[in-house]
Amino acid sequence: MFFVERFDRNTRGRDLAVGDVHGMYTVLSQLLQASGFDPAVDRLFCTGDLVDRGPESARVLEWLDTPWFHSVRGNHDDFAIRFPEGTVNATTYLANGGAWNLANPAALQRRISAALDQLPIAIEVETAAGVIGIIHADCPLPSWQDFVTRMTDIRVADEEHDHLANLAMWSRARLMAQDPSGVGDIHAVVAGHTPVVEYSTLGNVHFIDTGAVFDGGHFTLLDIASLTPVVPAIPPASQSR
Ligand SMILES: [Mn+2]
Repeated sequence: MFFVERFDRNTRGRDLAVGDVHGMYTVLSQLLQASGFDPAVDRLFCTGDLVDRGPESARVLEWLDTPWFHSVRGNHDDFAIRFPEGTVNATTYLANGGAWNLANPAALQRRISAALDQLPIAIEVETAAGVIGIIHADCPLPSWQDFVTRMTDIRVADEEHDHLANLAMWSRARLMAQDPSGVGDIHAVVAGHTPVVEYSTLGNVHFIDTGAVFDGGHFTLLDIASLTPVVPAIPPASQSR
């Protein structure tokens, strides 16, 4: 498993973050366009869950090949990674929106698995204000630095690596508890996974999954250098399916 990917400061353009895509690539493209996203110099970081539920999950391979698009691994990406290994129950997968992949030939399922397996559990991006951490669900330890150190320490048992990775992909504890304590040793953390009605923060943790795949939901783009949501210059015609 690939744990942490680091990115240097973007000195030429903007760095934006977006929540869970869930196969809503056309809607996301329209929002980027309306927000003046410049693929030549800007970068888009995603909290993962690139697939399942939405109509265009099959486009994930094309997006993973897009040079300005970088994502962490979500629990739905993890389903697609593990499915060819036989460690995902097909009924569970179907109930979680995996029909598109269950219908794929085995060779394509393996290609999708291998491509998504390149996604790290966490991303660190340097900005003028400090380092921003991006994770699917939550940072499972009070200190980001401790989390990264334990995840990358080969002396730590595989079981603990898996445990931390699973919490990073699945935990809803901070939002459930409305825990304002934040994450130490990092400027800010950007997380998705649990849909919020509007972009919100708890301490220095920014929740940006505004449920684009669900009725009444939408995508939020967050400028990670200023930690402010991007207001599209041209409102997208429709943000729902
Ligand atoms: Mn998720």
